[in-house]
Amino acid sequence: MGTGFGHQGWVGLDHQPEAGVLSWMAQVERGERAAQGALSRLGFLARLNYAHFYIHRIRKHSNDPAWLGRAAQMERWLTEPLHPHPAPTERARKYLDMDYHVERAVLAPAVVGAMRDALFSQPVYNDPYIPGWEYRGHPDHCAHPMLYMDPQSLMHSAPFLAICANPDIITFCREVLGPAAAISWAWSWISNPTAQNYQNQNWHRDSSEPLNFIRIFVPLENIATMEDGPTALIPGTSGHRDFYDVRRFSDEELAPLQQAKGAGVVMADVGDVYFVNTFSIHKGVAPRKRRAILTLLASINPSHRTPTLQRLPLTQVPEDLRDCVAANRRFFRYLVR
Ligand SMILES: O=C(O)CCC(=O)C(=O)O
Repeated sequence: MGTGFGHQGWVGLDHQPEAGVLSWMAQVERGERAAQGALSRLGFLARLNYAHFYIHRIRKHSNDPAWLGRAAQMERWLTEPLHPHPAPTERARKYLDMDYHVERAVLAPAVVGAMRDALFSQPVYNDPYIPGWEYRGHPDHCAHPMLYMDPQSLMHSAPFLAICANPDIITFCREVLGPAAAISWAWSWISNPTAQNYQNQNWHRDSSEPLNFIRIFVPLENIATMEDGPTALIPGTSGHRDFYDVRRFSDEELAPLQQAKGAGVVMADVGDVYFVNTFSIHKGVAPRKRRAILTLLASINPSHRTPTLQRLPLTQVPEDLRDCVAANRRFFRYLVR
C-alpha cells in the first residue's frame, strides 16, 4: 500500500509519520519488528489511520486558538462522556492560564543520570528535521546541532519508564488532562552550540500535537544560566489569536507581544520537571554549552507517530516498575500492553 495521497488519504505500512520515526515496513526490514499475521497488520493500519486522520484532518484543520479551544473541549467531552472532568486543581488552573508549571526535585538524580547515560551511549542518532540523516558514533565527535535518540529505544529504556512512572508526573497530567491522560510520545536529544539558532531554537508553536496535550520537560543536566539553553516562552499565548500561522517568528516580530505579556525562561536542575503547553509561543534558547534533555508528550488521543511505537509486554517492563504500570494501565496504554 502506497502513501501517494500525501496527508489527505489513507496511509499504509510504508508510511513514515515524520523523519526519524520508522514505518512498519522499515521496522520489519531492520529486524526490529516481527512481520506478524494479517490480523495484526490490519489492527496496526486501523490505529495508524485513526491517528493520521485525527492529526492531519482534525488537529490541523485550523491553527486558530479559538477553534482549537472548542475542538479540545469537544474532545474532552467525547473521551469521558459519563465522567466530566472535575474542576482543575489550583496548580492546574495556573498552568491553564500561564501555559507552564514547574515541580522541583521530584525525580531521583540517579534515574535522571541513568537517562542521560542512555542518551549518550546510543549506536545511532537522528535529526527529525532532516529526513534520512543519521549519525553513528559517540556524540563527543559530532557537532551537528541536535542529536536525537531513536524513539523506540528511548521509550523501551528502563530510565525512561521509571521517569514516566513518577507519581508527581502522572498526577499533574491527570489534573490537567483528566483520567484519560497517557504518555503518547517522547524525544530525548543533545543540543550542541551553533552559530545560528537551529529549528526549534526559533520562536514557534507546536502545531501537530493532539488537541489536549502537555509537553513534560526533564533536564538531564542542570539548566542554570542562559548559556545552558533554557526553554523560553511567552506565558498565556496558547489562547492568543495572533502569530498562529505555522512558521517560526523573529524576536523583532514578537517584541510588542513580549512587552505586553512578558517572556521568561525556565531554569531547572536535575530532578526538576516542567510542564509546558507548547502551543504557546516558545523556543529552546540556543545553548552555548552542550545541553541534554528528555521531553514527554502526554495526551488523551494518540499523536500521528504513536501507532509506530511497539508496545512493551508488561512482563518486559523492569520488575520494580511493574506494579506502578499495572496500577496505571491507562496512563501507559500507548507504551505497554
Ligand atoms: O528545547 C527546548 O527547550 C524547547 C523545545 C521546543 O521548542 C520543541 O521541542 O518544540
